[in-house]
Amino acid sequence: MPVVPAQPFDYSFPEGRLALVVIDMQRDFVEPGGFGESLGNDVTRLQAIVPALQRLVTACREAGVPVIHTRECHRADLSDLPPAKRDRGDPALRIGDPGPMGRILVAGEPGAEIVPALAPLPGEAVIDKPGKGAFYATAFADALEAANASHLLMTGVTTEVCVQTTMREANDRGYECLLVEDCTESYFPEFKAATLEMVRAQGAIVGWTATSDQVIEVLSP
Ligand code: TIU
Repeated sequence: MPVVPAQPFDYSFPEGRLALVVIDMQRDFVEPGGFGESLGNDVTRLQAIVPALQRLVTACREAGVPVIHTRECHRADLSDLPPAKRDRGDPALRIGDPGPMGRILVAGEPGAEIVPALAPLPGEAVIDKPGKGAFYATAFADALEAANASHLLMTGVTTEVCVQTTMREANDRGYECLLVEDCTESYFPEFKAATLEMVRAQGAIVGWTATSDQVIEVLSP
């Protein structure tokens, strides 16, 4: 079995059972004018992981590791957007409002698309999700089953919101998850650092962490 030198200890996975999960690498989170910036965040932090994630995605494709993408977005009629989500806080633009990249976090709008550098290939699963976690009200579980996955590489944004929520949900469902340190980012560096520490604490209570170099090293083409 391939072994990644990870924290808090080595991470191994059976050949053919690994999948790469890329969470919400959408223009709305990564580019100016979208949802992330409307919440008052500096989106340049998130842009910085695109090259490393692009390298990992390419390595996975070359190694035959299935790539599964998610997008946080809502139906045009917002029927899947509870008031508890729409009305939270005091953002400059609310979900569904028109912005420079179309309606904020609405499926089919330019802002909801995945950034071009990480565009899904034909045949790769793309899961639209109304929540922060990828399992709620989606076919994500079916996509993991179709990929025959038991072990998941977790990447994307933001570390402590959609990535961590999905990683915890996957852990509870029996998946062995590794969070790729330089392929995830938060608007808050201290939240990213805390998330990395908390998932691997207590003997990998939620999972492992490692760098993309450490992962790519063991992926055989
Ligand atoms: N994808 C995701 O993490 N959604 C968020 O709303 N994240 C924030 O950090 N706001």
